[in-house]
Amino acid sequence: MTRRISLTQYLIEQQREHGQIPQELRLLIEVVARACKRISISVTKGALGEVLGTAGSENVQGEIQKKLDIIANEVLIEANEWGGHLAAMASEEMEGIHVVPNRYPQGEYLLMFDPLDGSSNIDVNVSIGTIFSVLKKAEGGKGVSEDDFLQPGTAQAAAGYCVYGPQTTLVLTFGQGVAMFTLDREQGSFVLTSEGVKIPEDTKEFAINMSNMRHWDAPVSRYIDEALAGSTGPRGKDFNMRWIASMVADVHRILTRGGVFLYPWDKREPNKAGKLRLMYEANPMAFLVEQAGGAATNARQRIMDLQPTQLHERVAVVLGSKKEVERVTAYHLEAG
Ligand code: AHM
Ligand code: MG
Repeated sequence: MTRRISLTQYLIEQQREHGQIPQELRLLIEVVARACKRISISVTKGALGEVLGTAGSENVQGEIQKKLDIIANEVLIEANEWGGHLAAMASEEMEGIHVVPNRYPQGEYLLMFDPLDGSSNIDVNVSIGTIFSVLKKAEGGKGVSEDDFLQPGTAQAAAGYCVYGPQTTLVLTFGQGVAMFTLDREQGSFVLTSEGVKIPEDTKEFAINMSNMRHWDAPVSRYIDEALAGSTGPRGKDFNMRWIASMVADVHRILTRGGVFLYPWDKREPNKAGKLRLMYEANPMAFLVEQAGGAATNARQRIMDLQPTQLHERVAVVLGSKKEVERVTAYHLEAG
């Protein structure tokens, strides 16, 4: 059984034993966790907290913002800007970066987040989550700009998500494996409930939005057709399908019992990108999945190797059980 220690104790132990987590980074993660706790409370209140429904505004990607998208964004900014460990933040819900105001000390870290992922599930009481990624600002240079954020996923100092489902679970990596913490609502603290998380190499479960089938690229159709052919088809086994439409919840299932998740590029998009955002959705999830022994590609290349050119850049995503991700990727490379 996993030792039932608090997130604080876990972080301090990691800092002492592995020297992997500098003090500033530890404090930053504690603050992110505290913000997630507050978001969890708002999510749980639902209609009683008057937090459901739309806010009547659009974000930079032209998507209608839900009240909870905005609340979660504000909670994360307010919680993080005064601590002295950050230089700036970037979010799915803000067009530009949020530089830490100069009334506060400036730190060296950069925090990116999707404050509430799976927005279409907010009002229907289905799991949603917060995704975050931490980078370090390059040394030297005055001030901080959007360019400081444009680092590949391999440069992430930490990444994680918090899923607001039947339980609120925080999942973290610093590049030394993946740990999960369940929120103990009575104590008000995150408690370690799983360490050394591993995704099985093989799986019989895939996740994709099948309603987009007519728009798919041939290698995606090939992969799904073969899976659907079941035990008498080329894969020789029956597959199950799940699609929660909250990446956080789909990735959480994959970290828990394996599976493969695809949000591929499809023919509606001229520039070969997918729907999901590279910097604060794909990269942090890719980091977690790789740290759990899985793989993550854009159907051709490792996601974490991609050099971002824009803060809100989109990317195709294939992640999860290693052998399945390799298969999907190979089908794309074979097709040229
Ligand atoms: P969001 O950040 O606006 O919530 O969009 C991202 C979500 C992912 O969580 C999920 O995998 C995907 O969009 C679902 O998309 P679709 O509605 O096309 O199935
Ligand atoms: Mg999102």
